[in-house]
Amino acid sequence: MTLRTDPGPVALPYRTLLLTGAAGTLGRVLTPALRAQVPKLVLSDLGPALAARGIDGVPCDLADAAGVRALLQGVDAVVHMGGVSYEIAYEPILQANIRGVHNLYEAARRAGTRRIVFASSNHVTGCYDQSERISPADAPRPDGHYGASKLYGEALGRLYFDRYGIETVCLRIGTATADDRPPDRRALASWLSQADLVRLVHASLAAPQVGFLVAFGISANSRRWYDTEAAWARLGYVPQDSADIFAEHVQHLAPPAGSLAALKQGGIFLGIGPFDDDARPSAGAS
Ligand code: NAI
Ligand code: 15L
Repeated sequence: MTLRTDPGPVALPYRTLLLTGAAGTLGRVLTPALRAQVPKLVLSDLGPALAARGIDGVPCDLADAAGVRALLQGVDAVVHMGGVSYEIAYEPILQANIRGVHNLYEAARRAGTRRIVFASSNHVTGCYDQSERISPADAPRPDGHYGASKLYGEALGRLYFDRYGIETVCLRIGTATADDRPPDRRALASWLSQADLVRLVHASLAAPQVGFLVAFGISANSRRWYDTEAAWARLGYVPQDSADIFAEHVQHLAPPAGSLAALKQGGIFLGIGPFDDDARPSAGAS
């Protein structure tokens, strides 16, 4: 039986590919597809996360510069999924996403890595209203520490291409879930199916001479907020799925009308924080 997420027989032009965040939701979706496309796929994540999932990978904390340098040895390309994936206080985001992405690019520069596909996020632009349509050329408007950390990763991608020629595709992923369904009304705009995720990552690795590119990562949702077709065309990504078919099931699942979570593209992330200390969020702002 052919897996629904199988991108086809096109092999990727890399000998060794590294997948960070391999034990996470999206890492586990991507692993079988990527394994079929390269001679060597290196999986990495935090040690306990690998152990919990029974994954045979290289344990590495992205905040550990020496560990990341060792991890990148001999790596031609990286799919960088690892890091904190939600809004929380600054300190853990600083370690995993800011130090972590810096360590990754520095290690990639030393190792001669050619391309990084960076899991950025829709939360880089989460403060735009849901009534607006935006493109990758519009100014970033992060909705929290998490979105700002992804913007920092995008800035490093730009820097390391301009200075050192390492190519980066920043994928501002919308909403991709373990059960492969849009969870609520907002996701009718932001949903990315697992099969389209595989297609998008594969295209981002395979496209010739991308230089530095930012693309939103969603399926062919008619309610989308993003004009991102030019970037998709550069990559050769053509989404095959759409959240539209789930509309009647999730239309009613929405935050209270008039709340920031209902108004802004970042949704419920707008209701998290501010943080009075490094441990606990204060009452939501919505
Ligand atoms: P996830 O939270 O399931 O996976 C992230 C993985 O990173 C985890 O396995 C975790 O152990 C690992 N990690 C965390 N801190 C680390 C550190 N210091 N060193 C090494 N590894 C560390 O997240 P998911 O959903 O798989 O997302 C993958 C990536 O895509 C994340 O970077 C996330 O920010 C991004 N993204 C995901 C979206 C989604 O809808 N799932 C939407 C937008 C962006
Ligand atoms: C993200 O960036 C998160 O990693 C993911 O868990 C979802 O919350 C997603 O954005 C979203 O906005 O739906």
